[in-house]
Amino acid sequence: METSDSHLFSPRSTRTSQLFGILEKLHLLFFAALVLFPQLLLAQWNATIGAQSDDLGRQALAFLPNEIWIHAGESITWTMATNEAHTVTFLTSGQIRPPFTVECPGFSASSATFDGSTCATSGLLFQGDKFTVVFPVAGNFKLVCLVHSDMTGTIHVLDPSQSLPHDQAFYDHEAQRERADLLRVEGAEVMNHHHLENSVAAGHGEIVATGGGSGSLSVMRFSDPGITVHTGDTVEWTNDDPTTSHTVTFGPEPQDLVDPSSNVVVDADGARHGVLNSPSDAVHSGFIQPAPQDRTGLAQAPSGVTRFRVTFSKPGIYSYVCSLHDVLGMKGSVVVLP
Ligand SMILES: [Cu+2]
Repeated sequence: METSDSHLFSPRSTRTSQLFGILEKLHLLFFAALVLFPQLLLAQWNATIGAQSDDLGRQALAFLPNEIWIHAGESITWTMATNEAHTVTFLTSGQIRPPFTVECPGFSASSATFDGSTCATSGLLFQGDKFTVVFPVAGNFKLVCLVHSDMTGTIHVLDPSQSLPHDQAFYDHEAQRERADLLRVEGAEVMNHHHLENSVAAGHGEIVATGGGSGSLSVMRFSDPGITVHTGDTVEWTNDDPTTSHTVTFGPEPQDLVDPSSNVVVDADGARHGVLNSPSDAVHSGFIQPAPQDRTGLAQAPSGVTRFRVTFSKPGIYSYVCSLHDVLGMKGSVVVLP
């Protein structure tokens, strides 16, 4: 073995100078290529996910900006700006949208490549997280968040021979403009405009569109978080948000947040209804949410369950939370007087 291998190695000095020679040629070739094909200087683009008010109550559920033109071979890095979680997801054309817990399936840790043939997604991203996607081939690709159904965008990947309409400074400015637009949408201050006795808005929201897709402003608050009623009264919570689910949860949060607790009945008008006899009793609304958007060619979805009622049979202070958004401060209490 020793004899047969030894002839493969030239003296060290010869090898080093050969190596330098090759590197020098590659170096020259690289610069020649850059002069002839400037698009080889691949740009790295940046965008933001979400925006929020200082008290976390107003959440812009949006890609900022939500429409970007890049060259094939380039990448975009998204940075998370909110406490509310999001995903960066590219499904394939016609793919059934999976739940975010299943991913698309499978997910990438910090970066992915998407060419339209296989889905690519991040896991749940939280404030400060970054996720990079490389786009090797031209095409127009829809960007979605698996957590929020009206949070979409479009990435136009052009052949390097085409010129790009905008630079990074434009997108930074556009992100700021869209952020300001969303956070300015009237929220908590209009949540009581249809104020009925013993009624509380459980969230309020509006969907805002651009040419690239849509986003929403969701107010993660109860409109009257310290309502006072009398023994025997019934309080009604209504979710006014067109896209975001909420819950009204008294007592410990159950394992299953989607379905109501077993002590909840359904009223004749479809609203869910519970009775509490003591501030230590538990009742959970399940998701109260609007119906999803209907689409031609798909089975019609039933109306949403947007209301939850609780009748209070004993005086006391009853605390509750939205079990989806309590970390953002979505909490309230009902003061029941004799
Ligand atoms: Cu909520």
